[in-house]
Amino acid sequence: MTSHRATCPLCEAMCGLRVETHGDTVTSIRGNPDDVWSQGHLCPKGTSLGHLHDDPNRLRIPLVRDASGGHVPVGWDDAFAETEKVLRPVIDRFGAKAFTVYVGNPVAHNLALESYIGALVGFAGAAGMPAYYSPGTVDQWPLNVVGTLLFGGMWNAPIPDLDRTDHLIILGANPSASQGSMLSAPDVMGKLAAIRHRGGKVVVVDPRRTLTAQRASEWVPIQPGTDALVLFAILNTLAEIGGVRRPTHLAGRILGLDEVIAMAEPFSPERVAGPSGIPAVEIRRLASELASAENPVLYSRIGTCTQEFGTLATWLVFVLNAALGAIDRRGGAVFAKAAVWSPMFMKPPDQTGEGWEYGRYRSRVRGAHEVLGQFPVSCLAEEIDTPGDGQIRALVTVAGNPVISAPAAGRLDAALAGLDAMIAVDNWLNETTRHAHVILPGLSPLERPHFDDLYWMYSLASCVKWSEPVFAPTADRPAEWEILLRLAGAVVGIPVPEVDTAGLDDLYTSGLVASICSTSGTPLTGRDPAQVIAALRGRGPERLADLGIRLGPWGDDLGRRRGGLTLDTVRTHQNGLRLAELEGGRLDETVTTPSGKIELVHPMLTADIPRLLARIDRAAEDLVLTSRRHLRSNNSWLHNVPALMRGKERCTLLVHPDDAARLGLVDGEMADVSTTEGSVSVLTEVSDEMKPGVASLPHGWGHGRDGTSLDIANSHPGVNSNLLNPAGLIDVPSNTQVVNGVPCEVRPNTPA
Ligand SMILES: Nc1nc2c(c(=O)[nH]1)N[C@H]1C(S)=C(S)[C@@H](COP(=O)(O)OP(=O)(O)OC[C@H]3O[C@@H](n4cnc5c(=O)[nH]c(N)nc54)[C@H](O)[C@@H]3O)O[C@H]1N2
Ligand SMILES: Nc1nc2c(c(=O)[nH]1)N[C@H]1C(S)=C(S)[C@@H](COP(=O)(O)OP(=O)(O)OC[C@H]3O[C@@H](n4cnc5c(=O)[nH]c(N)nc54)[C@H](O)[C@@H]3O)O[C@H]1N2
Ligand code: SF4
Ligand SMILES: [Mo]
Repeated sequence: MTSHRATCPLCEAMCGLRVETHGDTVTSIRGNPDDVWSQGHLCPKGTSLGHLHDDPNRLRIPLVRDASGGHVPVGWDDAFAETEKVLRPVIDRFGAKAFTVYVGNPVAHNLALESYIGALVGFAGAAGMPAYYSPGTVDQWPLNVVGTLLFGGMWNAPIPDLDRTDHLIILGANPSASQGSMLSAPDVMGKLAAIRHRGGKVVVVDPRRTLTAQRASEWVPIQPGTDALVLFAILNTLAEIGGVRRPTHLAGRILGLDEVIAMAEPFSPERVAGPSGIPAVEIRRLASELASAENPVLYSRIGTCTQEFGTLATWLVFVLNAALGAIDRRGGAVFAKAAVWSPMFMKPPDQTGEGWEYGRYRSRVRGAHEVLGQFPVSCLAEEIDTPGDGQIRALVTVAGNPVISAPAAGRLDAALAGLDAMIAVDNWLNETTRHAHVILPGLSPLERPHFDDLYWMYSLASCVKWSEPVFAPTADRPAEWEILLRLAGAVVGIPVPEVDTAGLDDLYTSGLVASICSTSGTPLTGRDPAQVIAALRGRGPERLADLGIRLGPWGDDLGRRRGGLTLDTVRTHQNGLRLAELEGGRLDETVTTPSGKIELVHPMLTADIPRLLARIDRAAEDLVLTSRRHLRSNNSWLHNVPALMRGKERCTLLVHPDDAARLGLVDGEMADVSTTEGSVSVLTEVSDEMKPGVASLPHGWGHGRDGTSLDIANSHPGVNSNLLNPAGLIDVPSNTQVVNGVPCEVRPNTPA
């Protein structure tokens, strides 16, 4: 028996684990009580990592598509040769403009992929790839936009100080399922309970009475997509009742507050009550409670992002935090201090202006504007299936399952089947990868080291952790970063089997370091790249982790700060290092806007207000669809773990009893759901946890497809909710897909 410390790579909670093994089997996984960050907390997904590791369907060797369209296992040399064979003709004939990459969510939780996705996307971009795609535009893109405009960085935004607030309003987040997002906390539900125990209040604004809402002091049901209206009305009321605070710590540090207050004028509680479904008197009460709380703060997440007014809603959360004087103050919305510096925190080199530039180029088919270098992910299908110059003919997916996770999924599914070359860097033969000519699998979470950087930007304490692999990886398997380097090499003309990954790693790393040195406002600005490289240890992701730690606030600054941290020192702390608690007073060092102040007003934001105003008088929809998550699912890819699939059917359409009665729907029977995009038949679950007029369907389902190899998931297929989400439905400023508040029709499924 051996005991290992590990970190769960599945979500933003970053829980520390104790993994007991016997030989090459996991005998138990528990929370690590000594982990400086999570102190023993974990959820059922973490305990099941051993099952994930043992999953017989998890790919351990590459697959290639054979003549019949099925997949057969091959050795690595053959897989690389086949990759070259399918990719090369496209690149030679059409160049990198016919090539793109889809970067999936697990990339952010996987050190090798996270550190080297930049090599693939960067080399391909330099070679002429027009854009890459990611689920960012079905996720946090509004937060990224608001981060750049208000605070100066894509990944720069204050988080609610859960340990000290006495009045928290949560909009569009369900941490009981997600465990916190763009807000990392150990045991987030425990933190919410503690707010109530110390006499504070937690209000959840959500069309569904989630478990988070049930555990809160109060649930405020809202019509999907109307958060911005309500938030404006709260601001309007605060101004009216003298609830706007102008504390000295923010004096001269926030620009535009009075302007936004003036913009709130048309949004009185009485006017927004109808569309939002929240009575004016309730909106006024929400405002006056915020005004009288000692430490009020608002937090919002995906339900306020992936909706019609995602950018405005996300913006107004920060505007309200500013109006309450809560920003940069204990108990309010504070800037976390990430212990690790990441190149993601710097402005990308193609952002040349002083402020951030938007709409610099447009997509070929739809003419969509780029936002932070991406088009709406729903553009991918049309860019593949529309002939013409620039048509995408070769795709690499990296840890992504867009056939399930991306909107207008039916068209994308069909489009992928028509690609000249598709390579999937993925661990399963699933709904997306079944289209790939070659699947190149990575290591299991227990076979690789784990190290987080990005999420510490949103965490309740400053920690750093390095976790060694639990099992040594099988010899002769390339690490995922080496796979990405081979693909990067291919795009710039080096045959895949011939890529010298060590040499290309040096080239990539020195290029990255040079760009950090030549960009203003980074920890390396003006330094000599050669000296920096010489100071770093190791190679591959470890070298980049060493860089991040040493450039972080507690790092040794590459030898200049004696006694500072390096990867080597972090490694000696098996339970992690806890370096600081969340504090206010960090605004001046964090905010990197052109003025150095929080800039609340920007034309990108205000230009969208007329669209919001027009929403007020729009006729009400009969029924709209929303999304949800479950604690035991993780987007589309944990449904093959038996331990996580026990219990009742999860892929159900939740509808309120009034709607069920009106539409003739019966609990436990099938219903047909249709939108302008498509239709599905799904099991109905009648529950008063829904606001009347709103239905909820989880995403991540729709297994059981031919050509996949997912024994467990395929026996609980569920339906793909993204067959219902129309491509054109986006939050305009940020390009974000609307998956909440989609007009739909539901009728009983009566077999013909
Ligand atoms: N167990 C588990 N954990 C996960 C994931 C998972 O799939 N499973 N996914 C991870 C990922 S990738 C992400 S991005 C995060 C997301 O983390 P969260 O943002 O917490 O996501 P959800 O649990 O989907 O909660 C969104 C809530 O928004 C509500 N909502 C829908 N429309 C509206 C609206 O218009 N207004 C308001 N106010 N609310 C609305 C929904 O009813 C739902 O309760 O979770 C991460 N963690
Ligand atoms: N309707 C609707 N759609 C949504 C959402 C929603 O709320 N509603 N949420 C959106 C959000 S927030 C997100 S983040 C996306 C997720 O969208 P995606 O990132 O496209 O999808 P995932 O389901 O996370 O798929 C992850 C893929 O990574 C593979 N994988 C898992 N571990 C590894 C690994 O270690 N290495 C490699 N190489 N591959 C691995 C899995 O097999 C799977 O194919 O979905 C989005 N789609
Ligand atoms: S909450 Fe669960 S899935 Fe998230 S890191 Fe912790 S154990 Fe893993
Ligand atoms: Mo996400």
